[in-house]
Amino acid sequence: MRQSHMLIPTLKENPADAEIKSHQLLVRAGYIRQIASGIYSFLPIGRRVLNKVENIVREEMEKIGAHEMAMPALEPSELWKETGRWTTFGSELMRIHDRHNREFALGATHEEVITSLVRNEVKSYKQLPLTVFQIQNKFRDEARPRFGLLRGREFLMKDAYSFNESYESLDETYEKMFQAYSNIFRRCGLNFRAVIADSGAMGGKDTHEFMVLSEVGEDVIAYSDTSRYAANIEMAPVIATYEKPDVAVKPIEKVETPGKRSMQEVADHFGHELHEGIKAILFQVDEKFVLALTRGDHEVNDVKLKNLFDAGLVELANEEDTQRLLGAGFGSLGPINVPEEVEVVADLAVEAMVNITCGANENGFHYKNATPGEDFTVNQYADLRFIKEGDPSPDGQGTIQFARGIEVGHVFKLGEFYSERMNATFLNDQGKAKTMIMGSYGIGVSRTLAAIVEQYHDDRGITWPANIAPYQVHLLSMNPKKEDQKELADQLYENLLEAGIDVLYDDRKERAGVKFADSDLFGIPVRITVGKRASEGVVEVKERTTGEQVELDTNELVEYVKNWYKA
Ligand code: 9G3
Repeated sequence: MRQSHMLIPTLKENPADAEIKSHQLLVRAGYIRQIASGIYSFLPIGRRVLNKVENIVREEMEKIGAHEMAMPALEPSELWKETGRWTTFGSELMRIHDRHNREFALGATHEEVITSLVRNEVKSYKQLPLTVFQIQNKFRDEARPRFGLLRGREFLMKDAYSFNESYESLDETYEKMFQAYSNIFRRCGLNFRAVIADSGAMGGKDTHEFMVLSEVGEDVIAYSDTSRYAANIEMAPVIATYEKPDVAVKPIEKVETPGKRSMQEVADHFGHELHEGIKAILFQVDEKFVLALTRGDHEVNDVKLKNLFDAGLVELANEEDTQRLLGAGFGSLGPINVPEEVEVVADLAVEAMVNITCGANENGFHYKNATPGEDFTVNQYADLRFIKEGDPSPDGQGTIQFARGIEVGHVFKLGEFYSERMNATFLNDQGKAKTMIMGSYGIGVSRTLAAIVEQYHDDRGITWPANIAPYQVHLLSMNPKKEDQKELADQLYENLLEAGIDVLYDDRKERAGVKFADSDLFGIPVRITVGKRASEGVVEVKERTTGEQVELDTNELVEYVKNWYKA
């Protein structure tokens, strides 16, 4: 393609609203342009890289027997009312009315649409398992769109849905999807982890998020430094064990601690470390109250507390309930003199503590030398704390590190959440009507593209992995006014095209400096420059990522480029 005919508007400066590298570079290099907050156009070279990512996704989906289709972006509200999601999703779901004043959702996701199609067309177990996918723009009215393509309001998603006759069959489909996702993100050159995630609002059970490790990621993941283990911070179990210190149990003592409230203030007052104190936090768990104890240097994980009680609601008790139930305010709470109605649970680390400090449930007083089992009762011990860096990895291999991650994929076992509400049934091999078992599998395609730029750039621009770049070669003629240079560059352009190489030809009447700067921004892996030595039939070839360059005879060029891409 000749640049003189193309729309690739580059910018010298970062746009004011672009805070992260992928947003800055995709705009500066002429890949995208914003039309409104969180809503972007993909310009021609942007569309080409999006196609590269889409095609990797498409190939891996088809390899596991998922078939591509296209669903409408206009979703009748009736379908969302069948599953109750018309109301559960608030202003994030974009809604419109047609000329008859009927309500529609702009497609945010398509569980209802695909289930309404399948329930009409699939009747027998012989038609299962069935997996379909689409690659289509989704609409979600994010409260705070930001970071360019990382959190947009209209974005490209691959969403796949599976329909299975049993949970075993769903497990098989889920495993195939899991492998396909690993292939996709590996082929995109991404450093990613499959993260054990909480099923959240999707009502399924197993679920994994595929996270690209990046400083600009919104999520924090706990991952092993030697294995592939990774989990959402709130999901990661703690397998650390604790040694009870071999010391004599001292008699408990009530001490006045005026104005000492935080764990650190109390520890300093008694002259001990944080981990020699107990942190007591009162929670409301559904209708009851629970006092959760952790070691002073640990944090209560409210998701683990919620799962322990299989509760719908877990939140901090307010000051009033705290005062009423324990007779003191935050900062003076403890497990001694706790009313029957308050259940005391403690993290496993507390069980091994001896002679520790805790609140006296009296403002301005603490106990020292309190020992669980001696001076207070714990109703149950459980893994209740957030995992920390340095903890052993739950898979027993290596140590936990924290990293920020960009969620680029999410696979869910949905079970019967949608098929039951929408009556999607099939006749099994006994002729009995059974509810279909579903899975749903998403990839943020435009978000993945941005994540690639986050991992592949330098201070001059993007450095695309070879199979993602918009073109294979960037051909520059340094001075098109010089006849010999222009002729040679035109000739090379034809030769490369004939050899089936994707070439972007910068034939513009621009200064060399402008051409080099734009070329560095675009990030095309191989650059060929026709310059001073054109008359000798010699050109310069430079690799964008490494900066390595060679001078080549033009008749070696096609061979060189072919080999470079084969390597
Ligand atoms: C909505 C809105 C936002 C949403 C959803 C629905 C997230 C919603 C979860 C999913 C689950 C899977 C199929 C592809 C893979 C992910 N944000 N989710 O359902 F109406 Cl406004 O989208 N869907």
